[in-house]
Amino acid sequence: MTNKEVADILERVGQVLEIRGENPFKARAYYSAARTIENLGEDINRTVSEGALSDIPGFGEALTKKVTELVTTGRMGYLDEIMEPLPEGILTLLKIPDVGPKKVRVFYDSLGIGSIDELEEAASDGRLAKLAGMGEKSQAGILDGIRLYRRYQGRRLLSDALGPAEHVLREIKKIAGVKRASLAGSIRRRLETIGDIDILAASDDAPGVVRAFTELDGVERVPAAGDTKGTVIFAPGIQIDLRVVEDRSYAAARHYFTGSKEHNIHMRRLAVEHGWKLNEYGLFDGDTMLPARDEEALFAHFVMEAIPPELRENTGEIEAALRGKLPDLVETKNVRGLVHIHSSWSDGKMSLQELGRQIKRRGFTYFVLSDHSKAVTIANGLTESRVRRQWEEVARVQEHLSRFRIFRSIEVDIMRDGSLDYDDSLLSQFDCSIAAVHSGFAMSSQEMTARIIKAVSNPYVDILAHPTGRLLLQREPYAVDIEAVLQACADNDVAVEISAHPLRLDLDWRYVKAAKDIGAKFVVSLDAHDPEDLDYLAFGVGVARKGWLEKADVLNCLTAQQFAKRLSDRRRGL
Ligand code: DGT
Ligand code: CA
Ligand code: CA
Repeated sequence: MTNKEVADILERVGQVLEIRGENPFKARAYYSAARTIENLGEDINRTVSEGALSDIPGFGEALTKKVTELVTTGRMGYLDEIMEPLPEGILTLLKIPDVGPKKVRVFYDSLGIGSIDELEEAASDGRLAKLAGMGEKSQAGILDGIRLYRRYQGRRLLSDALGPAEHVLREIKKIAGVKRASLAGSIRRRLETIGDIDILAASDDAPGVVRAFTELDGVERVPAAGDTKGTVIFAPGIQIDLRVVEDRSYAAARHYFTGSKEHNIHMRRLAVEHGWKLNEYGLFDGDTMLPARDEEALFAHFVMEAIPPELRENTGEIEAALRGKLPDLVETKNVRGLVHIHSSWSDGKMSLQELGRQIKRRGFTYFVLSDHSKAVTIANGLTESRVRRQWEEVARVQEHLSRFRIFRSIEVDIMRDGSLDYDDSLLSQFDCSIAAVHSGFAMSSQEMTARIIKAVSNPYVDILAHPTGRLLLQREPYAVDIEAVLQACADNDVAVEISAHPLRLDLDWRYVKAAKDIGAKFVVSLDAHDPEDLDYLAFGVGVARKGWLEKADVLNCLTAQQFAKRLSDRRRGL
């Protein structure tokens, strides 16, 4: 088991204890153990086998025993025991946004609710609103949440699927007789959410490879296994489809199973125009297979550029490839500085010094510090006097960082009326400011559009953060005329954020290309709060690539000097 899997189960124990209404200290001990294991920095299997678990602070005899059992057997008897009296589906209630263990406890104790269907019934007939701590508004919120859950059910974040996918791919490559293998489907196209994981392998012994695949460690169930394909449910609950083909079909199969379906249909039509046939077995002229060792060779038959997987959404990539006009897509290694970084001055976990060290160590040459402004009180937003104290610290930390620059920025809150949380005289003293909506989401599209356009028209706003406010699989974008907002960004030379945070990936790639076409510039930013957020950059670059962006479209591909010049030129032009 991975540390994350062990941590998830400890977290679940804590939740079950809370749902059962047991001593809150007990639940807290499990939550804290979960965090400890997740951040251990060492493989938990090793800690257990070396008998070093009990050396970890907070790990008494009982906890050590339970975690050892879990790591060595994959099960924890104690969890089964405490779940025993509860309805089986009760934990699925936690998947509804804003429903935590305490609410589940109230729902269960007062109304006997143990499943999403029962929760929906109680919310629909008004019983939920009458419970303590609830009301009409929270009841309606729960119905919305259920609707969202149903819509996205089964899909998961790219960031949650990529680790297991790459792990299983590595294992498949080790199976005897596998000549080559790769990811395919939406995960290879870097779609923001993934239905299932598709993997393709080439082998002369397809049945043997499928069998070995279904027997891999971590496979929970095998819904289907045949001679050339198999489907497994891999821990924790992700479906993986494997398809095994002969090596001569590999290129065509890789193309076919990468999709998207719409892209495939268009390519097949192109083949027909040439008098050929294209399917998952190959490209055929009559009965003759046109040889293609890899996808590049396959595209070459059509006299077109090889299309990167991220672009295969049938949004014009085939036409562009035929004209030799595909973009030279931005790459993660092109990014020179990290943007939208929170520190412990607001709700980030890292000090300025640690940020400098961590970011420099990753090979970047600058970062754009952007804590919250004062209106965001729950995130400890900075008052004007704290801003000034922060600048003093920036200067001190900066002194000890050679060939590395910290830009003084702020994530300034956009108020309901579109004004900003600081006045212009303060904003003008930052190197850069990033405007964002954090509250008052429930307004009409007209009001929200006017609000954001007013904000980006302020000359001291340089970047618009997470332009639609969505949280993938959790919260819909707010109602807004995004085209009008993007036009205003382009008109005012305000860069549009592509948040690399796996839960946001906002701006959505579907709007990125159009925004570029009207002249918008972008930053691929992190919205980092934790050390681990510093490693999410590739997810944002994936969105930029899906949006056809090149290095020149992404401002934080500039060097620190160029980035500084661009900011000061812009302000000088005011
Ligand atoms: P997902 O799993 O919902 O995130 O999306 P995909 O794109 O991975 O879809 P999936 O797993 O159903 O199928 C994998 C690929 O197989 C898909 O991207 C294209 C190809 N494919 C599936 N069904 C069809 C089809 O009916 N026609 C064509 N041309 N290709 C298909
Ligand atoms: Ca798929
Ligand atoms: Ca599939």
